[in-house]
Amino acid sequence: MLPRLLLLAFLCLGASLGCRADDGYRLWLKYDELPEASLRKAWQDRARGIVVEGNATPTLQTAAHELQLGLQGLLGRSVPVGAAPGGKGRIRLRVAPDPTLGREGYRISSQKNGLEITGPTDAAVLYGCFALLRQVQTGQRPEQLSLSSQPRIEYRLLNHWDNPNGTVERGYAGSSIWKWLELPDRLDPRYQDYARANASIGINGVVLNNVNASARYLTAEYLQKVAALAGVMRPYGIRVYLSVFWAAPKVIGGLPTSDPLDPKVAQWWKAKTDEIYKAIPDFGGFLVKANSEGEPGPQDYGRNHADGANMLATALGTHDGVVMWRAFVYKANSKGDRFKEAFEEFQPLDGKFSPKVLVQVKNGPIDFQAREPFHPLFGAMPRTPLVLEVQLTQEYLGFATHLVYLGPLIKECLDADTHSQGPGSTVAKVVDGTLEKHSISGIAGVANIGSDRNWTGHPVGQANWYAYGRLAWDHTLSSAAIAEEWTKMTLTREPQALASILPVLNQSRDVYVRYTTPLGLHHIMGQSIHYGPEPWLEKSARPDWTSVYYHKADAEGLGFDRTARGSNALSLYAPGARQVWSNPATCPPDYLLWFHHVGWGQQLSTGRTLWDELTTRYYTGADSVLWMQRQWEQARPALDAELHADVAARLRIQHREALWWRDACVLYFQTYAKRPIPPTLTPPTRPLAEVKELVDLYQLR
Ligand code: GCW
Repeated sequence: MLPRLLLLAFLCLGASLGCRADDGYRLWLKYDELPEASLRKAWQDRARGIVVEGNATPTLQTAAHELQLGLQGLLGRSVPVGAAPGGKGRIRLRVAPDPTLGREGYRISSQKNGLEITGPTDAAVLYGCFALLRQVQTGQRPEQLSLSSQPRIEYRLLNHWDNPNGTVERGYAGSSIWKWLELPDRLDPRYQDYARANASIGINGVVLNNVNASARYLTAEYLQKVAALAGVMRPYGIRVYLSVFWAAPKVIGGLPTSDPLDPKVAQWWKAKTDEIYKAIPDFGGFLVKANSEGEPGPQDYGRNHADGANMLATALGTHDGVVMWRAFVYKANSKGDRFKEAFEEFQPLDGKFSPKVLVQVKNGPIDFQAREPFHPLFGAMPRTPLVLEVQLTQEYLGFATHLVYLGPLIKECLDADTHSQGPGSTVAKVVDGTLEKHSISGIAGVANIGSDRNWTGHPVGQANWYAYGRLAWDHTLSSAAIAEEWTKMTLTREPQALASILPVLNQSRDVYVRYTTPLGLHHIMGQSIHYGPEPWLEKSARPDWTSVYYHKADAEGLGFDRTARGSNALSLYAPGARQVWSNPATCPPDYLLWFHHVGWGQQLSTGRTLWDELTTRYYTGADSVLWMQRQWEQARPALDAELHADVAARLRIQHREALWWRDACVLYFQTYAKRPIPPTLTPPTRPLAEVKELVDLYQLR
């Protein structure tokens, strides 16, 4: 009896001291009471209650409820929601036409009697409510508050690579959050929390299933399940989409073909689409991976991507939906340079797609590497709206073990200048439709979300979900500003701790590049698993799944010659963009080996030879993880103990694995370079053979 009582006493004490362990479930929507009394008071005076004006749609009610939930937590007192116009200190929510705000933009203004949040649609007001909460959470003061913002991109989607059996392709945070066996009868409360988190950063669409799609999602049984999820998402302004399996007419439709130009196939898709819209009137549309990595597609019938996409667009008819057709393709028997293949297949189709089609392009030409040049299709298909696809799940970026904040990676791509219409033709302007004057625009993030209690496995993975949403809304935000926002909302606002944590976030991606793929190396990771180093990989099912295909190390030097003397992939870029990379003497070191085969003894712009620079980067990269550990340690007093320990432990693994990458790559490339490790660095103590064994261990071969 006594031990139980003692435990109870401890628990009560713990609760009263507010030292509840932070399991990360609440993401950036923490809403713990503001510690500063004066700040609390200032907001309390302006937030005595919430008033919903006009027709209280489900989304407006949700907006009011979310605002109430947040404010009550942050201000430590009740904030009632009332329908009637109230007195002093009220926050009024109102849908009001405003041509300057687009469809989803909001305005927050201070009024004599409190605050007002307006927008042309109820979803806009919902975004305004979350924006107001962000102000409070990040410690802003309410006096003279005046804010307005509207999204620059229309379709802001998460893509889930989730399978019907609950697995997640390239997912590192547990299993899928969608419980297909329970749907539609049981709605996991997590669905709503997921919707809330997305709405808080402006995400307005969710592709529920993997692009390597199962036809099952299109069956009547599954559409009921999808409809149930759509019902949870709807009040949060989020529409659901499905990835479709191209051969569905054959597999579930009983037709002998899936040829897009066969009238029966077109009719099948039309009827299926009508059936979907009957169940889900605000269904968003289809995402398609076709004729890629073994998936079926229109080319199986001698048709092209436009034939396939346009047939689906016709099936959508007057329904308010779109087709997002992926350009992630590379030929089954590649003899050339994989870098060029998507371009060669898609660029000639520019102008051939119907107006409801967007072509979805990964940020880089290979595959979500830690650093890639922007995809050459951006700027090269001016008559087609292009969706930018980025990966939040860290397939090639250390899974959920390595701390890598992806804001800088996404931003680097958005800010890249395609020069397609002269200087300043950034990828961001291509994607948001302003450069080429498209009326629709989209962006997609491959989700890093799973059933782990903290959603993303690595606690800092949450920052990648957050940063993606914020950049999808406004690509002009800086990644550092977003990191600061996220940290303040999620971890701490204590200035010293911020000063320790923020440099870690902001530099983490560069650190990762240094100890894995410095100077423009790419695709030298463990086969299939895409984890750990395997630069020696020379045999695989296809040459472009090996490492040697990409690094091309030999006695002379290292790197893939993509100039006119080599694969000439550089010619796919507009002259202005190409020029920066064409000359090895002026090519920024970060991109050097993407485009050039450089001699080991060649002096680089950094003043070192290629070999010395390469080894130095591997060493400084690995050492920087120790710096990350020290910085993290300094922030400890301000952080939740459980969360701090979790990240600290992951940083220890990260350092061990950074050394693994360093030793593997330095020792392996040394067999070609035949040069000593520079005298300032301590040579690895283990032989290459020992390091190679680690890969076998990880891959369970
Ligand atoms: O990066 C590769 C992944 C595949 C993925 C594919 C794609 C969904 O290794 O797992 O399949 O890209 O983007 O289609």
